[in-house]
Amino acid sequence: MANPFAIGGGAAVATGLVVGFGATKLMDDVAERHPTGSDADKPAGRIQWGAAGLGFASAAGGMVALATGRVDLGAALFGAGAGAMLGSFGAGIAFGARHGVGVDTSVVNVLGGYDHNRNGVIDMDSGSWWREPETIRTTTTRHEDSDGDVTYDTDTYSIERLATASDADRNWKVTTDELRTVIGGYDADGNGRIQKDELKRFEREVGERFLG
Ligand SMILES: [Ca+2]
Ligand SMILES: [Ca+2]
Repeated sequence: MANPFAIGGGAAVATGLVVGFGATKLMDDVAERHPTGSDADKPAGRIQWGAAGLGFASAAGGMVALATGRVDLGAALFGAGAGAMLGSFGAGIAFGARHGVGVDTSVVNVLGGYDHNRNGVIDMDSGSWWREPETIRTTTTRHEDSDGDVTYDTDTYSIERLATASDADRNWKVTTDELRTVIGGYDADGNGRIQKDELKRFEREVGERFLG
């Protein structure tokens, strides 16, 4: 009998490479069809998340097979799923490195991550001391160890630099127009996308910061 770890590992590498390169190729084609503005970002994102979803489904199928004693099949499916998820993640990074992000997409992403009360504005002053301002976002991951003890891990991110730079009229509210003005200012060649050196400068000067 073959070693299930070898089967799983082999499947992970093979699928990771196929999915990673395949998704990258599809996403590059999308970028080629929409070289300017934000039109490429949504379809490229769908390709990436579609590949990740297939990977997740395969890994879940692998867990079921493992739980029912079909070790080789389970290892292969689980490995393939993990590989596909890693491959899709890599494809997303490659897309960002090669094609950057659209100015409008970036505005949408900032609001999606930080406009917690969904009023279309980043409220830098929450109006109350017990509530965090909308320049902060947190993600919480749940961990369960083998004893069943559950711990939570909270990561905090801040977009304060971009918000401060964008709030032109200093009313502690950042509108989409204010965001677009500042983010668009990093689009040096005016093609509607923040790419390569533009993106590096953007990240360095006003990009989201990980606070811990
Ligand atoms: Ca808001
Ligand atoms: Ca540009």
